[in-house]
Amino acid sequence: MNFSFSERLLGIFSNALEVSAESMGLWQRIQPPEDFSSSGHLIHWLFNYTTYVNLFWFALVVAGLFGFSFVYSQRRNKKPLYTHGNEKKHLMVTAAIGLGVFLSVDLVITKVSSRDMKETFWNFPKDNEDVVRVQVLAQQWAWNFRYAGADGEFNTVDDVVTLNNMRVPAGKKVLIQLTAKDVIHAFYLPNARIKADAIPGRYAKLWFDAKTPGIYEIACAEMCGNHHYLMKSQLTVLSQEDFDLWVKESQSMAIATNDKEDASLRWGWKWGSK
Ligand SMILES: [Cu+2]
Repeated sequence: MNFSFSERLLGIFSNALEVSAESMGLWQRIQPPEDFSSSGHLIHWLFNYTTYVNLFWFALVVAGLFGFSFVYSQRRNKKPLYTHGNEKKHLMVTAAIGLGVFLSVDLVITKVSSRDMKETFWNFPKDNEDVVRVQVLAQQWAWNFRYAGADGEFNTVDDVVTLNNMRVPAGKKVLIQLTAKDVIHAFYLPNARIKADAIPGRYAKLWFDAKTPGIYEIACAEMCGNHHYLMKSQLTVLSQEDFDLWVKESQSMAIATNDKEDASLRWGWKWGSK
C-alpha cells in the first residue's frame, strides 16, 4: 500500500503514542530510554561499568564490616585485643583497597571517557561530509530549529524554521550549532545520550545520528526559569525520503510566506561563525 507523506507521519505519531508511560510496567519505566544512536552505547558502558564496579567495592566493604563484626564478636573473643591499626599489614591492606578503587574506577573511566570524547563525541564530521546541519536557539521556554534550505546558506529566505520539533533523517549524521537567547539552557537528547549547554553569546557544537525513525524526546537539562518544563519538545526521525520531501515542502512554504519586515524571523547566523 502506498501512503502519502502526511499519512506516514501520522503512522509514526500513533506508534509513538502506543508506548506511553502509563502502559509500561515498573521494570520498563526504570530502564534507560532506547538508544537510537551509533555512539550512545559508549556512555551506556561507562554508566554501567561505574555502577557495577562501585557495587562490587560497596559489597566488599559491607561484607568486611559485618563479617569481622561476626568473627570478632565478644562471644567468640573473651579476651579483647586493642590495636591502632598502624602495623605494616594494616597499612598494606588499607593501601591495597585504596589503590584497587583508584585503579579500577577512576583510572578506567578517565581513560575510556577521554578516548570516547576524542575519537567519537569531539570527532566532528568533516566539512565535505554529507550531514544535516541545524542551528538550535534555546529561549525561555522553547527550542527554535533552523535548516539552511536549498541554497545551503543560513539566515536566508528559504530557511526552514521549526518550533519545538526537530526533524532529522535516519542514518545520517546531524551537526548542530547551539546557542541561547536569554539564559543558560541545555540541549538534551536522552535517546542519543547527548547533552550540551546552550549559552548566550557562545556557539556550542555537537553531533549525533539516529538509526531508527520514530518520535523521541528533547529536553532542557538546565533549570532555566519557572516554565522550564515547557521546553520538553519532540525529535522526529524520518526516513531520508520523507525528510527530503518535508524540507522541500517547508522550504517553498517559507519562501511564499516570508515577511521581509519581520526581523524576528532572521535569528539565524552564518554557519560556523564565532
Ligand atoms: Cu531551558
